[in-house]
Parts: sequence; C-alpha cells; structure tokens
Amino acid sequence: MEKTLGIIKPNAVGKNLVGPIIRMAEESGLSVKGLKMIHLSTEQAEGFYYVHRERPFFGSLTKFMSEGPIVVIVFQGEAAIEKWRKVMGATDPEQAEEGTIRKLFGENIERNSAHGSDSPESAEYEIGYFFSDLEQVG
Ligand code: FUP
Repeated sequence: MEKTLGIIKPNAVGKNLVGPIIRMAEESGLSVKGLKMIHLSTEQAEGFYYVHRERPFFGSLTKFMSEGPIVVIVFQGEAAIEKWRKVMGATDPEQAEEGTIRKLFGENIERNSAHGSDSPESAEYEIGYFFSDLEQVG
C-alpha cells in the first residue's frame, strides 16, 4: 500500500468540484486517509512548490495556489502515486486523456484543478508539508 498527496486546486474548489473529484479518486480504488481545507499564504505556496522555484511560472503558480481555499488529501492504495496521476491526467488539460480530472475540469496548464505527488520522495515531503501523523489514519 502506498500513499500520495492530492490537492484540489482553488479553481476547482471555487466551482464546487470537491465532491466529483473525490468521487473519481475513490472510484479508481483510492481511499481517503487524511483530508482538510486550507487557504495558503503566498509564502506557504512557495514552500510547497520549492522544487520549482527557478521555473518561469513559479510566481504565477504560487499566486494562483494562494488565491482561494484548496483541499489537501492523503490518498492510499495499490500504486497510489501512479493511480492518482492517471485519474488526474496530463499536466496540460489540452493533452489530458478524455475522462480525466484535468480534461474535464482544468482550464489551462496552471489552473488544471488537481495536483498529485510524482514520486515516493515527493509524496513523503508533500504529505508531511500538510499533515501530522495524528491527522492521517491507516
Ligand atoms: P504535475 O506533476 O503534473 O503537476 O506537473 P509539473 O510538476 O510539471 O508542474 C507543476 C505545476 O506547475 C503544475 F500543476 C502546473 C504548473 N505549471 C505551469 O503553471 N506552467 C507550466 O508551464 C508548467 C507547469
């Protein structure tokens, strides 16, 4: 069993898409093991996306991620990291497969509605960024 961090981004929370997105995750076989809604400051968004600090989109991305509340979720399941990334679809909604979260609900590469860890190392960092041990079950 593996854990991964999922985020429902501000554009999707603002459009009342929390339920549909969690439903898609659960239907894929993932289980929710931790969940909360938070409104990040720009500094907190910068800390989360630290690995991207040199990228040209860093300022815009961290401003977007702090523009409204997000839902952060610990998902658990068999090959959870890969499974959640498959449910989300490609980073750019235009490239994402039909029926994926980013294809259905993403607006562009930045406002793409969902985030998922891309490796066991990033899952550990990202889960630890938002959740204490007490805030996760299983
Ligand atoms: P992903 O792992 O699919 O979230 O994609 P990346 O790690 O490549 O990108 C991290 C976040 O940066 C994405 F959610 C969207 C954002 N991004 C942009 O805003 N512009 C870009 O050109 C590339 C990524």
